[in-house]
Amino acid sequence: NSRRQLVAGNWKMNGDKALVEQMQKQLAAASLENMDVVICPPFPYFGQFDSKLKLGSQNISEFDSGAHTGEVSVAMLKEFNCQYVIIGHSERRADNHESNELVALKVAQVLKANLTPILCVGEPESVREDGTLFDYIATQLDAVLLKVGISQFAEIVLAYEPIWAIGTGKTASPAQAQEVHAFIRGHLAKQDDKIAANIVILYGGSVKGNNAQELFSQADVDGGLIGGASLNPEDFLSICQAAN
Ligand code: G2H
Repeated sequence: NSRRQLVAGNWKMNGDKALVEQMQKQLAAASLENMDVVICPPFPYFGQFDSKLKLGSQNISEFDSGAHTGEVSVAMLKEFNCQYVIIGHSERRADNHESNELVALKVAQVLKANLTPILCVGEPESVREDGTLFDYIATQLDAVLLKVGISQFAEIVLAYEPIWAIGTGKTASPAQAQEVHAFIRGHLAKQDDKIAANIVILYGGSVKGNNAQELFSQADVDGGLIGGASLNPEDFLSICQAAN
């Protein structure tokens, strides 16, 4: 497809200063000019990256500033060359009880700062089994649509991450991924054809060097959100090359 592909590495609560160095070296030596690469490290490492790499945050406060112990604001991230913010990752929805409404507030906060939200949606296995998959995904999208409106989706990147495929080694088949990506695009197209056609939709969930090519070649898959494999510079590079 003609959309510019994007691969984002979500380090989660992993990595160290040495990995920052290794990753920068590996990516600096690569020529990936036809795509965007984003690294989403834990907060303490933001200042360790040189300005050549695009950085993303794994979370953000929905507030501007003030008495919110332990939180980090969009303004702070902007001082450290952060351009993307992952919002609504299933681990935060589960571990930190982030509701669809809070996710929508955070997306609005990121948009207000002119950063790009990477909005994650995805179902648990039970939802897929009981046949309510599309309703579940639509509800996650609708909470954000209601808050920010369809026009703002021109500034959003989406990520489809089936929860049963995250860190489990169980990847969605390319056909399963494509089916949901096409549903998401169709759901947005009900409100705006052009925005739906242009929005970048990443796949996430056990993407590795050996399955990336097939996943990324699906018509509505525009790259990946990579967890485990983004911690190994060689593996991550080979995934990026599959999208380039
Ligand atoms: C899904 C993904 C990155 P992993 O969470 O966000 O992680 O590739 O380890 O399944």
